[in-house]
Amino acid sequence: MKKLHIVSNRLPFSIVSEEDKFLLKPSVGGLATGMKSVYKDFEGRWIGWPGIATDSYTVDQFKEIEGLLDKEGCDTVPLTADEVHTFYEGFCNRTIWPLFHYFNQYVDYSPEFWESYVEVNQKFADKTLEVVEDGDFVWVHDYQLMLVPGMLKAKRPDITIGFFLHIPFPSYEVFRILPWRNELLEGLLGADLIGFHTYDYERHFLSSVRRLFGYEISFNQIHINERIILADAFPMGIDYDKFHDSAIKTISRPMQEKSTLHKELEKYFLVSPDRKLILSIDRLDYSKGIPNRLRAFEKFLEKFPEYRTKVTLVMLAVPSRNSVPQYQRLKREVDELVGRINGLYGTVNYAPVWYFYRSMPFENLVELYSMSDVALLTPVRDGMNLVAKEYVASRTNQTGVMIISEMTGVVKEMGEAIVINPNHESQVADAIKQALEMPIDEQRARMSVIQKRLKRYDVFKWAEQFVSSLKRIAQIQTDFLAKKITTKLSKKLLDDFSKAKSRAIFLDYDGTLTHFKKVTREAEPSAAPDYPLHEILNALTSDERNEVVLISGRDKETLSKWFDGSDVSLISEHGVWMRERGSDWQMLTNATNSWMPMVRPILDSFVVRTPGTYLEEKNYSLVWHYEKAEAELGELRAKELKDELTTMVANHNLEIMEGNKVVEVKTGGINKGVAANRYLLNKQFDYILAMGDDWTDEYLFKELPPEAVTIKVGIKHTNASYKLETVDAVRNFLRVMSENH
Ligand code: ADQ
Repeated sequence: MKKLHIVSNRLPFSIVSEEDKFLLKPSVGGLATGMKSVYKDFEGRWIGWPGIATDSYTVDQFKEIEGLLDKEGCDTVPLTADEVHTFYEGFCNRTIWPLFHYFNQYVDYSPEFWESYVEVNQKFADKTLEVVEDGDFVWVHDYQLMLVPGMLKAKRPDITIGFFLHIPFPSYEVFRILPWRNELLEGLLGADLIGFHTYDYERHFLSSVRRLFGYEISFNQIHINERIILADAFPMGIDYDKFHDSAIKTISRPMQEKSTLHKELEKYFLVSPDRKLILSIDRLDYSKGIPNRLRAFEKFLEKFPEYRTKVTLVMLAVPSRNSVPQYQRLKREVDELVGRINGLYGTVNYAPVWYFYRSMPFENLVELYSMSDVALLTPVRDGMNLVAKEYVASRTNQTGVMIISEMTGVVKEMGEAIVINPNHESQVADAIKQALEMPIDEQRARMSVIQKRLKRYDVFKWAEQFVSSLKRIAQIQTDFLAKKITTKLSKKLLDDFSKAKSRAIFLDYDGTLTHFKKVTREAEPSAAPDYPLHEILNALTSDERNEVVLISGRDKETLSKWFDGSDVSLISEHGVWMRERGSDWQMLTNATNSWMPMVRPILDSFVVRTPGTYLEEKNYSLVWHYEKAEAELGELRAKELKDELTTMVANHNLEIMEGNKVVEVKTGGINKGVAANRYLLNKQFDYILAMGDDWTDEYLFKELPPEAVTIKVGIKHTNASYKLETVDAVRNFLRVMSENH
């Protein structure tokens, strides 16, 4: 069975030294929980850094630590203190973290940080390469390791690689600021599946790929040469039952077994039963919006004096990244704000803010969750925010109100919460009042819906879905490779061809025989055949057993001009006209163009509204070209155009065809399949070959007799029997056909 390995910056254990030996302390974080189920089930290894710098230990000590981790299925990537500084504290937390959370002013562009990021990513990749076997799966995690997928793919194209980003992927306008944006994207595109918490992050990522590299993207698939890469949203869940079950235990625990914290909290309520607790928990990070939360709480106390002495904000902040200057400044700012509020509104037996600057054991977290009336989470940016989910899971009696920032990933799964803009202090102050006054029935109605959703899609489901998408993309690649014409298959096809005495060869033109040319001027939308192509076609037609038919969407004037004097037959405008070798053009169908005056103004208006696009007028069709338009706008307008044309199409027997960056309107009932069969009528061939790249060619593949050899150019899903990746491969194939047979 294939294995699945996990690669993440941190291993799921921390190292504790006790007396003269080392111990491993398992992490309790969301990632560790979700992944444990995965890597054990798939017998994989977990590759990562154990959280300690190698230089602080002797060689023997480090070996001992590696040995302990090895027994737990972990492979260690050793990092020196210097690397921790430049890679983790440097590029990860002073460059990527602020940029991806839209704190552009905090971004440090030091090239030495970048160099270290490349080197350390290579270390992770190298360690992984030591572990993987043929056809294994690898799941790489987060922003610290964005280059690893590319490094792995370069050495081992046979493995299937997934990548999950736990933080937001920013809008292209922000991402482009980074000098190393191309390298990061290339690294990510080494993965076969790229996962994000939300569709918005996925959209931003695809937009950057499109704008920086111009790769073809259909829905959420990116097509790069022979590869298909899938991008998708997988909102990460929590271990719902663990929080829920612990909360039940916490509440039912007898007095003597209760923790000190629990007793403290109960004392708070003893003073007056209508007292309320508001809770916030986060790492002390500028993305979490802690100062604006405090200011909003201050505003709440100022605006609604009746709540003074009745409401306390319990604010838990885990120390984080203390060595980075912005975090030190944030710490000071928070200390000052807490001091100010407590000074202003505190009394002898009332503190408006209880501020804990430390980590807390799991049991205490659950106590806080289950005893707080309101959770107030106000990040200015947050990839997901698992605390919000943990609060919901711990509300066993389904009371409690969630106030959540619209800048978090989790908000997409919490439509029933009170959603706020964290920068709008008075809105947050009003939201606090609304939450405190919300009737119990309404609280239960809202909470129960969110609970159901989170229970269903917990961290195990999340991991399972990611892994099943990873398997699916591996299958898509395999299907593609199964249709791909290998050297062996190519030999067989050529053998059959050489045995045949009469052959019909249908060839699409643009994208099949010649590359799509980026059009530079509207007046020159052409990609005329070059000399090597003429040579290939001449070689084929000079063999009297061959009939070569060029079957194209282009108009008959262009084709006549380009193939003047050539012995190929021509079918133009997807099958409106045909010119058999040595004859004149004849119309294959009763096409009409009386509809054009009606449709042309619509297309014209799209040309005017969409810079870079133009209208091509053929005898029986109108084509709107948007290959030079800004990619996303072009696609958006193409959808709009199809929508606008729908009624007209039905009433006038028209058809809309979508080619490669074109929308074409033409008389219905005409397609390349019908035309090819008209050509074949009353003729006898013992070998039929058809090649084409876009979906207008699918008609050809579908409607030709089943024994025909049909070849799709490119990697998309197709009705054709085989696939060749590129125009060059097509030309080579035809050249060999003409030379040797
Ligand atoms: P974080 O920024 O760390 O994670 P979050 O999702 O809220 O943010 O997870 C924090 C975790 O730490 C929670 O499980 C919480 O219980 C725990 N925690 C917080 N305070 C604690 C305390 N005082 N004591 C003990 N434990 C505490 C990053 C991204 C997020 C994304 C996650 C997961 O920034 O947006 O949701 O990864 O992908």
